[in-house]
Parts: sequence; C-alpha cells; structure tokens
Amino acid sequence: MNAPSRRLLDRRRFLLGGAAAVGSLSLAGCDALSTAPWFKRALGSVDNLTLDAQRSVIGDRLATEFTEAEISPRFRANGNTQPQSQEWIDLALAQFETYRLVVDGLVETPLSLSLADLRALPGRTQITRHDCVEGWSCIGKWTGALLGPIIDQAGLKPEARFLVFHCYDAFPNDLMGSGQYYESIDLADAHHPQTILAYEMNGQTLPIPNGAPLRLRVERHLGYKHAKFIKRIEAVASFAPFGRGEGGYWEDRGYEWYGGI
Ligand SMILES: Nc1nc2c(c(=O)[nH]1)N[C@H]1C(S)=C(S)[C@@H](COP(=O)(O)O)O[C@H]1N2
Ligand SMILES: [Mo]
Repeated sequence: MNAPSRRLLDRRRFLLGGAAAVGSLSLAGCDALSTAPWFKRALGSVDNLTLDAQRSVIGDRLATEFTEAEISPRFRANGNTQPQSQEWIDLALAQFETYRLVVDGLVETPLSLSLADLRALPGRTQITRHDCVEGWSCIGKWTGALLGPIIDQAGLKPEARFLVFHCYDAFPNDLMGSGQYYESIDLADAHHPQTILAYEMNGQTLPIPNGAPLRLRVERHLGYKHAKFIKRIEAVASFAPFGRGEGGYWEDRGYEWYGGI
C-alpha cells in the first residue's frame, strides 16, 4: 500500500473510533439526546473533526430521510419568524411574485431567478430531521431546487470557495452589529445532493415563519445553518469581510462555523 492511502486508512481508523462515533450518535439520536449538555459540548469540541469525518470517512453521505408518517404534526418556527424590512414586506404583499433570487459575486454569469424559474429547475423532495442547537428537533418534508446546478449555471470563478447567504431579516437592537442574518457554506456542501433551496414545506408553499419565500436546507448541519428568507447568494473567496468574520450570524456570536450533525 502506498503512503497516502495508508495515512488515509489510519485516519479512517482513528475517526471511526473517535469523532465519527460522536457523529453517528448524533445521527441516531432522539430529542432527549440532543438536549443533553454533553451533546452540545461534544458538538462544539469536535466540530473540525466532524468536518473531516464527514469528508474523509463518510464522503458524500446522505442525511437520514424519514417516511410521511414520521413528519412532525407541527413544524416549529425558530429565530426570526418574519422580516421587518420594507423590501421584504413589499414582496410578501405581492405574494412574492416580484421576488428574485440573486446569485452573484465570484461567478461568470450572475443570475436573477423568480420563484417560477426556481420551480422549473431540477428539484428534490426530502423528509428530514431538523436539529436545533437549542435542543429540539422536528421532522419535515422539504421541496426545492437543487443548489448545485444553480451554482453551476452561474459558473464559479476559480477563486470562489464559499457561498454567503444574505437574508432579509435582522435581529433588532443587536449589540454586536447590524443584526442582519447571514450564513455560509463551502462548495462541497453546496453540491451535496440534499442541499436545496426550499420553496415548499410539508407540501405547501413555504410558510412565512419558516423562511418564505426561500430557505436553505443543508441537511447534515445544525438548524442555524439553514438560512431562511434568502435574498441573495454571493460566491466569495473568504467570509472574513462579512459580519464579524466568522461566517454567519450565530457563528459571530460563538457557534461553530461547520455545525455538522
Ligand atoms: N434568516 C434566518 N434564518 C434562520 C434563522 C433566523 O433567525 N433567520 N434561525 C435559524 C435557526 S437557529 C433555526 S433552528 C432554523 C429554524 O427554522 P424554522 O423556523 O423553520 O424552524 O432557522 C435558522 N435560519
Ligand atoms: Mo436553531
């Protein structure tokens, strides 16, 4: 065996015994597990290992999908449940017919997509469990456009490494900046087969509290990564210039950037 593949195997053994075990526990976990204090601590401390574990051991693994019967009777709404900006209010009053998702930044061809455009693109429906770091989970059915092909259509410039999701909502009276919600993911997660821009939840038009008109589903990640009320997706070389530089609203306030589960 050559040296690189031996190193890979050693790393695989290490991960299977360590971080990956935490990862799979959290995968199989129930509501009670995710409220245990050690679970949150473990999530925090192995964050970077979890990233490596997902990439080198599990590769492009899919998040668990559930049956219709397992859908939570009520999908909780969390964080901001309605943007206060006039821009978003005007869109909502027009039933989002004037909404355009902007995809720009380090791309060859910036895009401006209506909801009808998004519905016409390759899409996916998936029933998944949403795990919030605050300790609750809900199973919901999401339908949306696959993010990967949209990014490919825009054509990334070689310097692009992350996508930043700019949202319409802000937390008012925020002491640490504008309070504007934003998130970021890397290109591997952008192209993951379950990463979608969802315009439907449980077979209905996406409800306002859950992120209308469009929200990210990035199923191997904690709840705060799933940006709601998306206004614009910007391809960037680094997320350091945004907010306080940590890659997201909650990351700027101490949460881990990767937030893998
Ligand atoms: N724009 C925006 N996206 C957001 C939030 C938010 O406040 N604003 N909250 C995050 C958190 S912490 C969670 S758990 C989920 C909640 O999604 P839900 O309201 O559909 O339950 O959205 C995430 N995405
Ligand atoms: Mo959350």
